[in-house]
Amino acid sequence: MTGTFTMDKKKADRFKGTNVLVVGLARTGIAAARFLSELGCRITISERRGIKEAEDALQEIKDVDVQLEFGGHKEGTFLDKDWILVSPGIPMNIPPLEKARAKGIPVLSDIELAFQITSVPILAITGTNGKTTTTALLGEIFSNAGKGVFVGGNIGTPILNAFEQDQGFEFFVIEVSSFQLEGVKDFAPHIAVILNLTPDHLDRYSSMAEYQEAKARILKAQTRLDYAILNAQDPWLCNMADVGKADTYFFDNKQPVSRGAGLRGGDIIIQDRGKQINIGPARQMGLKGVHNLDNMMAACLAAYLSGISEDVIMGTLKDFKGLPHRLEKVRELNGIQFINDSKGTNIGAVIKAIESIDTPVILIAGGRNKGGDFGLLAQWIKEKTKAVFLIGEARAEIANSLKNYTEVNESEDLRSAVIGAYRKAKPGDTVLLSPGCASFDMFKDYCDRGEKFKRIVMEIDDAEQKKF
Ligand code: UMA
Repeated sequence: MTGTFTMDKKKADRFKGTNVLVVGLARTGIAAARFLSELGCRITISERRGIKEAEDALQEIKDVDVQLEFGGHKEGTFLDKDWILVSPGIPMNIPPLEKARAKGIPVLSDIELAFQITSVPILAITGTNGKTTTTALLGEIFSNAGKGVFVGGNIGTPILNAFEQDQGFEFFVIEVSSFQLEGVKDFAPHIAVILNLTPDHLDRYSSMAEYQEAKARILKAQTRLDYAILNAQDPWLCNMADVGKADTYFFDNKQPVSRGAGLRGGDIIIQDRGKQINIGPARQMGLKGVHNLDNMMAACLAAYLSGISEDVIMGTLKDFKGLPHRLEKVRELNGIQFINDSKGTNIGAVIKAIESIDTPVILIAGGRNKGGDFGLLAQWIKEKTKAVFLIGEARAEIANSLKNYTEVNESEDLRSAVIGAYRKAKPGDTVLLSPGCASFDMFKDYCDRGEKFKRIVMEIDDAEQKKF
């Protein structure tokens, strides 16, 4: 670490003593309450859940001096504050937030607050899919280069945690979501990456254009001294180079790029103003699959633009094997592979998962649909899947969309889906959990769903094997 501070005290001073409302008391709200109290703010928290349901969260802020409002959001609580910090899961259009904004009260997300109080460069990664893997990989590159890096954001550790017991971070590498980007104004990451854009969260956005608009906010306030990294193969992103003023680089998983990262003869190449760096053969890298090529190229470029040496970039790419719940191989049993892609919560992710598997697939999908159109899977379902096992709230709706393309089964729970898929599979097939839906109707979150899937798969016992 540098011996300097993550927080720029001069910048943070203007928040001292302000009267702030924190909306939502989960990960973001807890981190915000703790940090804002250190900063000397007067804090009120407004939370939809009742006090009993929020007991665990309350424990985490038991030493913090706050006013509490549980069981809903009262308009008056929102209208007498200097500013509001909103958790990403809370839609911006709930009436008290709309009224506060109409009154001119600033409504910020945690990433905007972090940006306003630090001078440390922020590298921010967004996109529909791959952002968690890319963030973790880039964080690992920085860490292997000996840099003091804070890795967090939508990946699970709120950005405001970086300011607690200030460790003097030199870089932020953060995953940012469209929800967090809705609450930004001046947020200008030194490097902004947008990996891809496919339909998601259409239960929160009225159209794909509105979702794109939220994502584009990562670029809007960037200056000429900043960098944007975009996917040349993504039709939604090609026209986004002009959104802000940043110096734009592209990555392309099919061909070389004159200014950016591309592929030549199977090697990942960075080209920039006459310079050419060969990062090495894609097949020797730890992450596999075309979508991971995108993630690796984006991370390489961001690291290169930050001055990290090619040796460290190459070494990390070779060693980095990916994260749990993203195309994670669980087990091979009687020649049948089981893959956990519980993080695949939208249609684009399911397509990428199916594409990355060379064998016939038995797909387990379903859960709470976020407005995804499963009909878009038709081509992949027809060509690659032998059967689909569906779980959760959306199972009947998904069955309806897919029944003309493959054998469709509705299962009571995850266990019966796994057993059903295993019985259906033959040696050489793959059983893939890639739900294309949120998990909250049956599980705590996608990690809980993935862990339960892995446990069930590991428990397939002898009796079950004999039936096979
Ligand atoms: N709540 C209200 N009023 C409402 C709605 C919710 O008070 O009208 C309360 C809930 O009762 C709950 C709290 O708000 O207590 C939830 O806030 P939150 O959903 O923002 O949850 P956090 O734990 O703060 O997690 C958030 C991100 N969650 C979402 O964006 C939905 C986490 O991303 C992120 O890791 C975390 O901040 C730290 O930055 C998760 C996610 O699902 C992984 N992200 C989406 C995705 O990746 O697709 C965007």
